Amino acid sequence: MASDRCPNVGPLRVEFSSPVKEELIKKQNPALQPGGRFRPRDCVAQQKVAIIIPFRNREEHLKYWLNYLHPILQRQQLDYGVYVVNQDGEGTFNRAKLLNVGYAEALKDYDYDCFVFSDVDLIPMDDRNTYRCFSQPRHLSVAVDKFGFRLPYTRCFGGVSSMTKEQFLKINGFPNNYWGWGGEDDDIFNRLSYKGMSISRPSVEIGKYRMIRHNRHKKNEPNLERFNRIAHTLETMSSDGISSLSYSLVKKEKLDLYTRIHVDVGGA
Ligand code: UDH
Ligand code: NGS
Repeated sequence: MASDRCPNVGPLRVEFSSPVKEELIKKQNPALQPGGRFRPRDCVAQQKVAIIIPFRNREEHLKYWLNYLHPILQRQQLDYGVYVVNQDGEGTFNRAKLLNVGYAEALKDYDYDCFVFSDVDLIPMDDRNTYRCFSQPRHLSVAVDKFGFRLPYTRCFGGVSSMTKEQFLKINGFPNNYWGWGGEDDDIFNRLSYKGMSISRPSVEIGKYRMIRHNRHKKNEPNLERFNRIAHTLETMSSDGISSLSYSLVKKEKLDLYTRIHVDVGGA
C-alpha cells in the first residue's frame, strides 16, 4: 500500500499533552475534502472505507483523534470518510446502535465497501496497522496501553474493528438494545463466531494503541443486562440488528474534518 511519496513509517510517538485546534489540523491536511473525505491522487484505492466513531461529549478526545488519524489514513492511501455519530439528548448511551446508524448514513453518501468502527479515545501507535478490511473481520486494537499492551481476553472485539459490508450484513449488523457500558462488543463477537467467521488481528507490535485516559461518563453506567443478553445472541441476532434499526436523524453536517451525524436513538 505504501508508495515512495508517502511511505508508512512504523512506530509513532503518541501523547496527549495539548490538544490541537481544528483550524491547524485543517491546515496540516490540505488534501481533505468537506466531510472529512480523502482519496489518493495517484492511484485508485482498493477499498472505500467509512470510519465510524460513536460519540457524545468528547470534543477533546475527538481533536486528538483527528490530529493523529488523518495523516496516518492518508499515508495508508485509503479512499476514506470519517463519520462521527453523535447521540443527541441525555438518554443512556448506546454504542452499538450508533455504529449501526453510522453504517446506514455513510452508505447514503458513497458506495463504501469497508467499515472501520473506532472508539474516539484510541490512537494507533504504528501506521502499519491499516484501517481497511480483510478476508475475516478484523480486530485492530489488540495491544492497548491500559491493558499493558496485551489482548485482555481472546474473544475481545472492542475498541477498533473493521468489517466489509458483506461481513457486516452476514451478522445482521450490531445489536440495538445494549444501553450503557459493556457487552455489545461481546455480542458482536458471538454473531461473528455463530456465522462461522474468525477474527483477524495485526501482531502485538503493530497493533499497539494509546488510550486517552478518562473517567466513566454520565449515562454510560455498566449495563446490568449485558451478561444475560450475551448469553442469548444466537436467538436474538436475526431479529435485532441492521434489519430492525430505527432512529431519527436530527442533522447531518459536512464539516471540514469529518461528517457529523446527530441522531436520536430513542430508548432507555
Ligand atoms: N462514548 C462517548 N461518550 C460517552 C460514552 C461513550 O463518546 O459518554 C464513546 C466513545 O467513542 C468511547 C466509546 O463510546 O471511546 C466507548 O465508551 P467508553 O470510552 O466510556 O468505554 P471505556 O470502556 O471506558 O473506554 C469505560 C469507563 C472506564 C472508567 C475508568 C475509570 N478509571
Ligand atoms: C469486558 C466487557 C466488554 C469490554 C471489555 C473491556 O468485560 O464490553 O471488558 O473493557 N464485557 C462485558 O462486560 C460482558 S474496558 O476495560 O476496555 O473498559 O469492552
